[in-house]
Amino acid sequence: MAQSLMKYSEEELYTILNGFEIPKKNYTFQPLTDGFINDTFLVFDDKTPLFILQRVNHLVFTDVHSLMNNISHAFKHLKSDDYTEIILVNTHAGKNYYEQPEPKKGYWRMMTYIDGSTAYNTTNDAAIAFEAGRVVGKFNLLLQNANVTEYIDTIPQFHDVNLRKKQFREALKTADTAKITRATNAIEFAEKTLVKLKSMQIDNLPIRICHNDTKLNNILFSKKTQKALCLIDLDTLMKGYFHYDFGDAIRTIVNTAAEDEQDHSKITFEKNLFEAFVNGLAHNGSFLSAAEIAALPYGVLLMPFLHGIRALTDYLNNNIYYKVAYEEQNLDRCLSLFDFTQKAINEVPYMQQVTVNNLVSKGDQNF
Ligand code: GN1
Ligand code: MG
Repeated sequence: MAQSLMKYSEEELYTILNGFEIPKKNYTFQPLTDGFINDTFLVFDDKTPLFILQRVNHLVFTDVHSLMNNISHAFKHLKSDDYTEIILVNTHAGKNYYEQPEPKKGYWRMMTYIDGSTAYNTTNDAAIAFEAGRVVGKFNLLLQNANVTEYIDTIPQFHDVNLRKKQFREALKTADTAKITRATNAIEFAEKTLVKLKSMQIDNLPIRICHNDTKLNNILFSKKTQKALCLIDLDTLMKGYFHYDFGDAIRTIVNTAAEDEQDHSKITFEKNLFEAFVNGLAHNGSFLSAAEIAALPYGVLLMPFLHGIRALTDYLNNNIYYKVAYEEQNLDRCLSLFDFTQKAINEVPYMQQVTVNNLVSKGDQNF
């Protein structure tokens, strides 16, 4: 927390805030430190949180203009009685982000804060898993008619396993030998699983506009009713496949341990949470094709594996991408994500059965 506050003075944050079209008041700031990429502040009017003010990391998202346009295109679709709307606040110049001038170049955006909402890093509650499935389905349902050509791939090949393989192999060439030794098991698992995933790949899936980062803590829930309200952190909203959104949510829900849990006995694949998520998804899942449903178990292996190999690559590259709290954190995240990947591999037949039984309409089950 203190780290973020030190990076930006109150005065600096005020100057940025003044760039946006909001009433002049004595706002206060509170840093939110959960993300690995952006710098985020909650803006209060007295005791009431009103806005999220966020600096988009332009070293990761090099095309902030397109990123913001992707989000504002999507917001036009994300309107429904059972989906809470988030509104972007414009700058005085009518833009959806504020450009902080040199020398501290930065790109800032502001949006409404949903009061009475909360997010969870993990859950043991099947009702939360159900709600998560329902809202991830709703998000994709509302975006099913989005014009994919309007959206820019702000991180091209974000979930492309071949790109991640290439980056991993490049990192191996230059990495410190002590690090390679410490990561031996992870490196072996990566090589083995790359082969496995290749053999499972499913072609001819429809390209959709997806969230691409649907981990549980990117879902807002009502504190009062426990209903899922909406998805947040739409930075990675761009073209993708539905199994990306499915797999990323599942990896953070059916595993009740933290993403960098070092005690692997705590890493779980909770079947009741998997079934609850799938049941929630079934409420809004009519848009899914049989091929997309068949790809869901693959998505549950792919997503934790991709995050794991990216964390491993970053570890070998001396932590240049993710913010880390300690030197070995990327390796711990990788080992934990790989452990979950293996647990998910063991459950493929089970996942096939549950997804087909609950998502494929009875007349279509002979695909
Ligand atoms: C990064 O910063 P955050 O938490 O929004 C990453 C996601 C990962 C996540 C945690 C652009 O997101 O893909 O799920 O860390 N975002 C990007 O593993 O790389
Ligand atoms: Mg994110």
